[in-house]
Amino acid sequence: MPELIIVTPEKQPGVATIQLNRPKELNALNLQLMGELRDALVELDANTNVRCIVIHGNQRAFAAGADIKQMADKTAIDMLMIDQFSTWDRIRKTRKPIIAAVSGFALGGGCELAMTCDMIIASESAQFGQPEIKIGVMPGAGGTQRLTRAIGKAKAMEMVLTGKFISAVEAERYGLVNRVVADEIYLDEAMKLAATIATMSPVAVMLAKESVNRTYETFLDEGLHFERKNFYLTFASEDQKEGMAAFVEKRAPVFTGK
Ligand code: DAK
Repeated sequence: MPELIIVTPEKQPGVATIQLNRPKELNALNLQLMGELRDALVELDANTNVRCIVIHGNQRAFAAGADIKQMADKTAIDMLMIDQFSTWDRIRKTRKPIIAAVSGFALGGGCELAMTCDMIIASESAQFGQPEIKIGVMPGAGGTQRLTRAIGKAKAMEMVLTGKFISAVEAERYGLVNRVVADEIYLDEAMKLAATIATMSPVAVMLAKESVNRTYETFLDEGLHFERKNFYLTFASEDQKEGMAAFVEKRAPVFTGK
């Protein structure tokens, strides 16, 4: 049984939900949670009663990123050997459509997870960001690639290089999310969208999803490969140690460029 997510295979006819459930840690994506998420998606993908999947967190956070406390003392080689990318790759290969219902923080790996989904419904209080730069690293789960494709180079570059967050309204204006709705109804809105998709031919839906993704998949693979090498490289720096230690110790980091 998963401990850090709540899976409801038939929340509505044809629609399954997965709730990320580490509320005290703002749903920080540790290895266990990501493993459980991967396993749940593999199972739901094989479950013929499920036609569409909704992933959500809670009002305060979709997910505030990968678990910095778990990563803080890792070396580049540790990261390489843990090979979290195989988990993310398996999630990316889910054939059924996935909707991210986002409220509160969707930061770093949380923003990347939302972008790995096929559509995003945001609540008014949702905030999106790639703040990895502030802790001495860079996005590692597709952020530099997917964000740039979604909102264009200028906006993506600013977010990735400064770590600034954007609001739900900005995210909608830039084309990152499908729509923004009131906090009270964002999950219902995602469920409604999922219910509509669930009435369609599952075969046509699967093939259509694959086809839309194909528009950039070849370039995406190359881009992800490039991003991953550079992401690992940040773990060879003293700045990564300093940046993550500073977060854990609740102080400002001092970066030295080493
Ligand atoms: N990791 C671990 N703990 C976190 C966390 C995180 N990302 N975000 C929040 N928390 C914890 C806080 O430490 C705090 O725990 P306690 O101190 O109470 O024990 C608790 O959640 C509540 O957070 P705050 O007290 O900080 O709450 P505030 O409202 O004051 O601030 C905040 C909320 C979201 C602005 C702040 O918590 C924050 O800045 N969090 C970090 C955001 C961030 O930097 N995210 C990017 C992390 S790096 C990879 C895949 C993905 C990634 C990497 C590799 N591979 C496949 C290899 C992704 C990397 C990242 O996401």
